[in-house]
This record gives sequence, C-alpha cells and structure tokens, in this order.
Amino acid sequence: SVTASDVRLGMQASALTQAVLDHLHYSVGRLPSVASPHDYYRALALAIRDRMEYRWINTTQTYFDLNRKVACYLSAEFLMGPHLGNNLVNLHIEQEARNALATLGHDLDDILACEKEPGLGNGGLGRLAACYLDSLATLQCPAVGYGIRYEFGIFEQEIRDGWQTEITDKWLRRGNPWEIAKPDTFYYVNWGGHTEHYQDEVGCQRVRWIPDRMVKGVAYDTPIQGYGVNTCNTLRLWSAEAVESFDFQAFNVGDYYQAVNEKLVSETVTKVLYPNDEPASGKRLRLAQQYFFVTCSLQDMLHLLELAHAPVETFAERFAVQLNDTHPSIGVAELMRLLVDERRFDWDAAWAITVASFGYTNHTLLPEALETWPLPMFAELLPRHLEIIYEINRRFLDEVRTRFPDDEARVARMSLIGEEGDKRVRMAHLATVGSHAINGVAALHTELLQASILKDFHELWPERFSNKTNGVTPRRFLALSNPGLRELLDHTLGQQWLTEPGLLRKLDAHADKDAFQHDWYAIKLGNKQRLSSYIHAQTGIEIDPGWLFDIQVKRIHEYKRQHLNILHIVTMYRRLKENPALVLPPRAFIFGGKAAPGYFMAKRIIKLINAVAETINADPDVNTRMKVAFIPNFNVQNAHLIYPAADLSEQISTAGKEASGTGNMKFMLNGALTIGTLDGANVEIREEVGADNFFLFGLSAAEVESVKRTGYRPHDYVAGNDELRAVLELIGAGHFSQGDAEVFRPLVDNLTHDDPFLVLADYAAYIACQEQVNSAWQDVPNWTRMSILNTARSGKFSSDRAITEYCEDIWNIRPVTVKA
Ligand code: 26W
Repeated sequence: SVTASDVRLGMQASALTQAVLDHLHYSVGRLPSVASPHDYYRALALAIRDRMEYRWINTTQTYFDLNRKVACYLSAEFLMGPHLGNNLVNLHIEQEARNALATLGHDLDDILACEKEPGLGNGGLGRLAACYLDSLATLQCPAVGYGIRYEFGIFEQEIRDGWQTEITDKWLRRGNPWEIAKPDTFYYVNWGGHTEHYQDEVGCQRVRWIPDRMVKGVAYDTPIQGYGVNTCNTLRLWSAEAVESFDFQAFNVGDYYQAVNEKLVSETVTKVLYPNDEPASGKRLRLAQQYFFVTCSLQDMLHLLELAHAPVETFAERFAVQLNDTHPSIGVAELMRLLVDERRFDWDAAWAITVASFGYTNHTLLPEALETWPLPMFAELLPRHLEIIYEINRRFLDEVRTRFPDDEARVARMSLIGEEGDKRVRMAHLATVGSHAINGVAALHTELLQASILKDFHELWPERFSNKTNGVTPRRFLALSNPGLRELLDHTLGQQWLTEPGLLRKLDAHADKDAFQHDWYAIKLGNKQRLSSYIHAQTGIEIDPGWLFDIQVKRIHEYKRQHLNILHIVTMYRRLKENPALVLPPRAFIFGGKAAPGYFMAKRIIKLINAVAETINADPDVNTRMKVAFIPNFNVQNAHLIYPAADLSEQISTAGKEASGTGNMKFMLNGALTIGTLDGANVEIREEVGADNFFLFGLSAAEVESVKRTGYRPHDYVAGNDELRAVLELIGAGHFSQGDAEVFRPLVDNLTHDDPFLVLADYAAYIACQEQVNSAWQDVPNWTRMSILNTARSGKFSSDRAITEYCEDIWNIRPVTVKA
C-alpha cells in the first residue's frame, strides 16, 4: 500500500503511479479517462518535482548553514532542453516511471515528447550554460544559474517552400511545471534620469542617481538535480513586472489606461529572447535586458549576505560571479554602484571586491559579434553607470600609461571607450578590466584571444588568462538520448563511466572484438532507424538506415560553412549524372539549424539546401545513392535523436572562427567520426582520438590569416578548378530552382568575388577528404572500430572536467555533500 508520504517521495513504480493519479486529480483537474497525454505529462512532471523538493530545500540550507562560497553563473541564455527525461535519469527512476505509466496505459516516450522545451538560448553559449549547471550539481558544487525568464524563447522554425519562417515560441502557454514563482523575492530596477553630485554629512563627495523609470524583477526558480547525488541546485530566472506603486497608485480616472499601458511597457523587458547569434546590433532593449537581470542577481547576492549576517566586505569570499560572454558585463559597473553609491564603500575597496569576484569567459573572436554600445544610448538608459565606467577607465588608463610610457596608441586601443567613428562603450574591455580571470573556450581559441582582440590586456596581465576547453554532459547527451549505447556501456564498464568518463578509455580494449563491434553497429543502426522515422514524419523524405549518415547541425552561418557541404553534395550529384556507373557508397546528407531572422545569406543557404534536396531526392538517376534532408526546427529535443544516429560529424568552419564548438563533442561521444578543420575544440578532439581516426582537411588558422594578408582572390580557385566552376554555374544558373537564376545569385556572387570565409580555398581539400571518408566507410569493421575509439576517447569533453577546472583555477569552490 502507498502511504501519504510515498505519494510525494516514493521512488517505486507503485508510488509513482499513485502520485501521477494524485496530481492528475488535484493539480491538473482531470479524470484519468479523459486526460490527454499532455495532462499525464504535467502530472508526472509535478510528481517528479515533488521528489526533488526535499533535496532542493536541503541543498540551499546546507550551503547557507556552512557559509559556503557559491558560483553564480550569469548568463543571458540557458538552453535547458526538456527537463523531465533528464530528471528521471539523474534521480535513477526512469524504469520506475516507465512502469508506472505503463500501468496507466501510457508509454513514457510518448509522454516525454509532450514537453515543450524551454528554448531560452540561441545555440552553443546557452546550451553550454545548461551543461555546466548539470555538472555543478552532479559534482556537488554550490552554484546558482542567474538569467532571464523570457516569455518567448528562440523562435520555432518552419520550412515553407524551402524558406525558413519564424513562429513565436509560446513555451509557457500550457504552464511550466518545473518552475516555482517566488513573488516575495524581487528587486527594483531603475532606468534613465540623471545624477546629482553632493556632499554627505561627513563631507565626502557622493553621487545620487535620480532615475525616471522603474520595474520590478521577480524570481522564478527551477531545480537542477545532480546525477546520483542529493545536491539539487537552483536556476533563478528574473521576470519583469510593473511596479504597482509607481503606475497605479496615483492614477485618476483619465490616467487609468495610460497606467495599464505603462505596465505593458515594463513587462516588455523580458518578453523575448533576441534571436541573433553573432552580430551585436546595438538594440536598446537588449541592453535593458542585460542590466535588468544583472542588477537583480547582484542585489540577490547582497541580500543573501545580509541574511547570513556576513559583512559586505566578504562578498568575494562568498561569491564567484562568472560572466558568460559580455552580455552580463554591465555587472562590473553595477557592483561598483551598489558598493560605492549605496553602501558608501570607498572606490579602491569596492574595486578590489569587484575584481576578486568576477571572471569573464569569451565565446567569440568575430569582430561583428563583439558588443559595443553607442554612448548616447548608454547615457540615456544608464547615466550613472556611464560615469562609473569613465572613472574605471581613467584609473585603468593611468595604470597603462605607467606600465607603457609614451604609448598613446596602446592607450587608445585599450580604452573602455572606442573612438573610431561614433563613440562606444566596449563591453569586452569592461569585462576584462573588471575580472581577475579571463578565459577562452578551447586551446586554440584562447591562444588567438591572447594574440588578437585581448593582446594588449594579455601583455599587461598575463597571469589573469587561462584556457577552459568546453565540455558537454554525458547524462543528457548519452545516457538519456542514446539508451542503447548506455546499456552496452553499463554492461561493459559498469555505471561509473557516467561520472568518471575517463573510464570510457577501457573501450579501447574492445574496439577490435567482432562481437563487440557487432553490438556497437546494431545500436547505431537502431538509432539511425529512429532518426529516419522522425525525418520521414517531419519532411516526407525516406532515408535508408543502412546508408552513411553525414550530419551537420548547428546555427546557419557563413563561417560554419554549410555551403561548403553543399558544394560537395552538388559535386557528387554531377559526378553521378555524368557517370552513372560510378561506385559511390550511398549517403544521407542531413542538415539542421536556425538562421537569424535578419541574416540574408544564412536564409539563402537554407533555401539552397532545400532546393538541392528536392532536386536530388526526386531524381532516380541519383536518389539510390544520395539523399538530402533538412530537419526543421533543430532544438535540444530533436538533438536527442540526431547525435546518436550520426556516422559522420561535419565540423568544417573556417579555421580560427569557431571558438570551440560543442556539437562536435556530442557527436564524438556518440561514436561519430569527424570530418573537420583545425578549428576550436576540433584540434583537441583530434589529439584525443588520434589523427588516424579523424578526417582532417583545410587551411590552418595561421594559413587563413596569411592568405587574407597576401590578398585572397577566390576567382583564381574558380579559374583553376573545372569541377568547382561547373558546380557554381549549375547553382547560379537555376538548376536547383526551376530555372530561377536570381535566387542563388547572391550566394554564388559572394563566393566568387568576396568569399570572406575561404570556402573556395578549402573546396578541393574537402572533396579529397570526403573521398577518404568513402573508402573508409566501405570497410565496416574498421569504421566500427574507429567509431568505438571516438566514444572511448571522448572523456576529456565531459563538462565535469571543464567545471572542475573552473572550480579549481577561477572560482576557488569545493564540493559539499548534501545529506539525505
Ligand atoms: C549580441 C548577440 C550575440 C548573441 C550570442 C552575440 C554572440 C553570441 C554568442 C557568443 C554566440 C555563441 O553562442 N558562441 C558560441 O559559444 C559556444 C560555447 O562556448 C562555442 O562552442 C561556439 O564555438 C561559439 O560560437
């Protein structure tokens, strides 16, 4: 029999069955006989949340009681993906939940598919933050993720007539069982107005900020359950609300509607996630969002100190504040304001606390993605912060002049204010100057960071720089999404590999065994069947699971070079058309990814993929040996089906442009071989797996720079390669667009005349490398062996390794056991 406490806490299938029925009745308000699968999803989600609640409260209490230092991960994006499946894995109750639902006549997989994932991120940066939260909880590290509760996350992509269309992501429409609103945990956020300088009672010069607008930030908490531990950390997202006293108190009959209108304006702050992946466009609302979540988070930390009766002087001993890219970097000026203006700290003491607290992670070197804010806009929104930034800058540049006398060019380069053209605040400089630790996200990226955009800062403070190669969580990206492989690994290695991924190395010893290869191949084939059905359901395209699955999924961007992949596809298409007897192992070319809605070239690339797909898939001369599919709306949920089904992972960015990549690691973990350039973490992936087990091609980062320096002329490559010329002509002439010679003209023209990412320079090497892939694929045992070795040697790319490095080298945070 099931007791009252079992209904909330019991981990057996019988208790879960009762808990689901209980929630169906009391929380969802439905009779089991009429409840939809989504109703069952909500009931199960609430039942699982109940089972985390006790650990969650206990975890927070433990940190508080022990006065433990907490890592505060500030990120404008958290791309969490569906919670239910992950929580089942981390609580070890997947099988019990499956049995419970079976008793109720439902299949767990159908119920999991009902969850609408919180898509509160664009891509790599937001997903990295989510992997890091999983590892922090699993490693039992005191940590909070702070961010924004966007009402609308990343848009949903639909493909219409081959073009991307964007649909608003109404992820909260049916409620969110994972969050708990904390209406009493809120802070005020001010904007605009002016500042007043005055003398206080003891004759000190002080500044008052007289803002002219105000909103409230309210906390919404989501539990982050660690794997196999009692630790359950918090993701705290802030939501903007109108301040009642501000707009409703003083209203008269005539102003009532204006007051309602102001409420709407206040709440726009957290309405929507900006969908632009790279280019920083200088939108005022984006700066408002950044300040909004950063001030709420810092005020929250100060409040927690107060609750602990700890002096503000100890801030840096209690909190490590990590800036996930420059998006939260206004925090440097805000903490100074909170300390100097509101707590009356003297400047030097406040600055020492600030620098000791902050760390800054850089995620991109692309100049167009570096955030800078036009001075007039900044001054209008945050007048006091601009004064503080000027003062930080004045003192900082004095230090530069002392270290490097008579070098005004250097001073101008390092200034927090850029003076080329219109004056702008350089947020990467603010983040760097305000942090004791600065890091890149892969070895090559950190090297380039130190040699390019932060070169002067590296010369000034070499000891502040370090590398932290990214990682991904094996719980979500293997245990949850590849259950077949998980079972084989559990059986072969024991379950410890999930928290000690170094143990995967033991697979090396099995890589040559027939029986093991056979099992491995069968699991991969099953995963390919699963993806093939999904693709068929989504697109109508049929793909034979026995073919080579060649997959490129990531945001669509010229530097990621999806168009290089297409040039290869069209090359093979032409070869088959010209020579029907050609021996070519059959391949499925699979793509997925969103384009920023305003990114013209990226949207054309999507259209080109779909146009080529339509032509090839319908042509009986070629469609027995190649097919092309674009999976719409690439997100975490369908990523669970995609990575485990890959034979070949496409990581083909222009060397020096992809900071790290994390999809590359998810593919490797699931036994895909990589075809890639020496870019980002690919370099380290190749080092780990061995050069023989990696398909390398293309110019190195140094070669890319030297080609650019000496004057790159893409047209020379067209003139020197008949096949390339024919491929470009075929696309340009409208062969894939019913004779429309306009639609792909901008793409072809850009490649032949400008080609900023050296697609044509790497074309021949890429084609040659793909030929090596073809011959390798024909030796099934050897391919399977290499696939096994990829998983075996992927341990380094666990986010547990990355988080351990952050804890030791940057945050000075140690694990703490939370008792049951
Ligand atoms: C201002 C708009 C904007 C929004 C997001 C600019 C830049 C970004 C991100 C920094 C883009 C991003 O996601 N970068 C990716 O970060 C990953 C995690 O470190 C890396 O693996 C990817 O290589 C990098 O492109």
